[in-house]
Amino acid sequence: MTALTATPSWQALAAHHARIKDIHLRKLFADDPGRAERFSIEGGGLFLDYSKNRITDETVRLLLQLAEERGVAKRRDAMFAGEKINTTERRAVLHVALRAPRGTHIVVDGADVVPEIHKVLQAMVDFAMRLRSGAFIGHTGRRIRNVVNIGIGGSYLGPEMAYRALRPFSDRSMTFRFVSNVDGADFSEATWDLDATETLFIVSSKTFTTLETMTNAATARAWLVQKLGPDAAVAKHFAAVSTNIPAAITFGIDPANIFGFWDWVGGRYSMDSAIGLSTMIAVGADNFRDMLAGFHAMDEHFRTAPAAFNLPLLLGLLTIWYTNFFGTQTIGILPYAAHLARFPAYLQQLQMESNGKHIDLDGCVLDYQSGPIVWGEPGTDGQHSFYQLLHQGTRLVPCDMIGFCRPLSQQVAQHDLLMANLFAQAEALAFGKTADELRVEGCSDHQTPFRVTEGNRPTNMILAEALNPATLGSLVALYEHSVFTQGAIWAIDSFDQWGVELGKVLANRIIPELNRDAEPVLAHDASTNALIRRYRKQRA
Ligand code: G6Q
Repeated sequence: MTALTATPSWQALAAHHARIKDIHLRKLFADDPGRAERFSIEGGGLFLDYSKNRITDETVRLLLQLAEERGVAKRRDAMFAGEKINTTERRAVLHVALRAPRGTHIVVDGADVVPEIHKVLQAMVDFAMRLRSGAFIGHTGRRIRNVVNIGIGGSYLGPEMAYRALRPFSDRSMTFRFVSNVDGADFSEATWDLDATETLFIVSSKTFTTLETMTNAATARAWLVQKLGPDAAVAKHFAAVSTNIPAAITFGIDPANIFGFWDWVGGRYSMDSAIGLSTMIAVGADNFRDMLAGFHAMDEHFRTAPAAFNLPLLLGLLTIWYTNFFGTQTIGILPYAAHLARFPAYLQQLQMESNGKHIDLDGCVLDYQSGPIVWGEPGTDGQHSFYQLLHQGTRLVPCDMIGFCRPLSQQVAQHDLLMANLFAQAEALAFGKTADELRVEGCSDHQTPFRVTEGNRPTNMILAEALNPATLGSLVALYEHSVFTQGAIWAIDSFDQWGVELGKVLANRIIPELNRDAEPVLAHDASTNALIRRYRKQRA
């Protein structure tokens, strides 16, 4: 493949950027009354208005040409066909199969994976129904009312985000908690008020070897045995989700409560696999199926919609536009929905672990920027903290703003306030306020420079009718495929995560140095040695 920066469209985009980079959104809108309509599209139950971006028709044309020249559609089709596009791990990338309807055929290594997926899904449904109905009872004969998911990274962020997002759809008589951090405080806080006789732990770990998860699972077992007595209680109070079923059995989990998945599901792409077991118990099988249908609707949109009307493709290309041509470093994710409080954190992993790479698929060092830093908080809270920098800071920060037309709460009037703020912020970011406008309003000469809001700050506006299981699935798939698009343009492997390995290896070396009674011989750098000594001294 030709190096990215040498492709004709890349060169054309660079020249085009030089020509339009200073044009204000005020002018773009004033000169073009059809802009909002032309730069708005719908798909998979979502609406995207991308007109408040610093783009023209020519920008979109060139970005689409770039996607064409970089073979994004071909790579997408290879993913959907089960080809091993995760080349560094030699794996297929088939989260899209997790939501493929029964009867679809997707073949990996000669076997159709779809029937197996539906078999696990059915086992999850049976288990979730027994729990929700009270048919599944604990060691002392009491029904399970508390579910604690133990997992980290991709085995945690999705389940917690989905639970929070879909709480209004959940069984409110049950309690759901999430333990991820190896800091024992996480486990203690999650369980301090729980009755062990009514508690089920779900150990969610693709590998069943992750330090944090295995440590917390052992803590949970000790907590349970201390409260309920015999080891036999473990079988009644634990379930597991893993690709490593023998390890889960060795832990003492009843094989009937173990749910499998496959190596072609990446951790950060797994919330719709059995990793979503806690989600299904919370919201029930029908809602979980609706969520899968939402994912699938966006998959189909991404797979079949023409490029110019393809939401994930355009969203991904706009990230390329800002990252590589405007040189922006971050993207703000601003959901105007309290239920989406953990959505920015979820996207942070999805984006940054997938596209935080500096080596291309041929093993060469990139000569362009790849994945941006992703961060965010729900509106309107963010407006009272970091939006100041978005409006008047020296950096350009493109933001995705997300809203829902119908409220999830009974406070309908408050929803108008929420949405008014959402629209107002996008308007203020785009158009700002000039010195002349301020003077007309009577602003003093002294204050005017401080109060000028430059505008020309780009946003994407993503709207859905309501936040529900289907739109949540669609929203997650939108970003999965946007991340895919970016990775395809940058020619990186968006599905490995080698960068997290070194820290794990070094921690394993340090653990015995902290544990040992006798002063260890330390052979790290001077700083690390001193920190270890200080810790050992102060801990004692
Ligand atoms: C995700 C990553 C990572 C992973 C966790 C947990 O894509 O691979 O976040 O999910 O390290 O791994 P296990 O599920 O194997 O415990």
